[in-house]
Amino acid sequence: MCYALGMENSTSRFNINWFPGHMAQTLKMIDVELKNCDAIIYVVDARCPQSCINPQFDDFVGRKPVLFVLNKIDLAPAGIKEKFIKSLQLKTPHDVITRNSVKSGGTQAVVNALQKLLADRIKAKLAHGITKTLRVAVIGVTNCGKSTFINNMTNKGKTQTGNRPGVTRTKQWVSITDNLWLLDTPGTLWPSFTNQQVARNLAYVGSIKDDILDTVALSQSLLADLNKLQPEAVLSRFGVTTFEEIAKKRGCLLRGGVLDIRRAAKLILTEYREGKIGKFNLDELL
Ligand SMILES: Nc1nc2c(ncn2[C@@H]2O[C@H](COP(=O)(O)OP(=O)(O)OP(=O)(O)O)[C@@H](O)[C@H]2O)c(=O)[nH]1
Ligand SMILES: [Mg+2]
Repeated sequence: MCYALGMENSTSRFNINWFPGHMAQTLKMIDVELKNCDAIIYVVDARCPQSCINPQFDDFVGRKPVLFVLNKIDLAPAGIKEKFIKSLQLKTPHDVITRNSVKSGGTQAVVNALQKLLADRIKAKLAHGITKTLRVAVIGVTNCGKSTFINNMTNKGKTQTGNRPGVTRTKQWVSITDNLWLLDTPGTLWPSFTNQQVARNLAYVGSIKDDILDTVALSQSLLADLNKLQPEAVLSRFGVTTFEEIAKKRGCLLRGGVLDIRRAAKLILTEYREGKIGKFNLDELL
């Protein structure tokens, strides 16, 4: 495993990198599997879609048409799709849709978007008398909801999911219909984050293992960033805005009235991740 964590300076900012060996293996596996795929479904977390764009995938997206899925749209602010589309520099065929994968329905919209994106390819195959089964690789950073997205398309729990990064460890082909197969892949990050705000955003949304992070520093950093984006949302949720005030207000105290900063940190991170504090576009911090 390769990671580094250390205090950058005294302002509670810290240095995050997480690229365990299985992620490098996953990149090799995707490279091989893509040869037999018609397209890519690139799942990103709608709370920070630009931060989820993995430089390690650049070569992949150049080779096949890409359907970007802004997943967890239920936790994201309005207008995020339009902002993400503006940020895209891609010249090859692609489209963007939004998705709430924990809610039923909407499967047909994904199938329609794929068919539209691959219309020429499908037409060419049919002209040669080939009824083509579409094979599509689903890729994205850890914990963005790839496996949940696939399960939601099948209405069956065919892939393993979980609210922590690194749940999927091996590739898995899943049949959605007779004519559509999706490849679930393990989430992948990149060897080092040159932009630490990207790393922080991914850590805030739970794409980087909490175990390798200083969760108190992470939570304090998150709170500072949420206060920068929408102080009124923080105030409305907690009635106060600083870490210490929130800890006190929520009764995070040890014996003798000492603040239980670990409990307060967990509380703030959990409430943010569950969408209880509000809907923020973390990409605005980049
Ligand atoms: N609110 C919300 N939660 C979601 C959505 N999609 C997935 N989740 C949750 O996000 C967490 C991660 O989902 P997974 O499907 O395991 O994510 P993954 O991308 O496959 O993760 P790895 O396999 O670790 O890379 C789970 O707790 C899901 O319930 C969504 O659209 N909205
Ligand atoms: Mg998974």
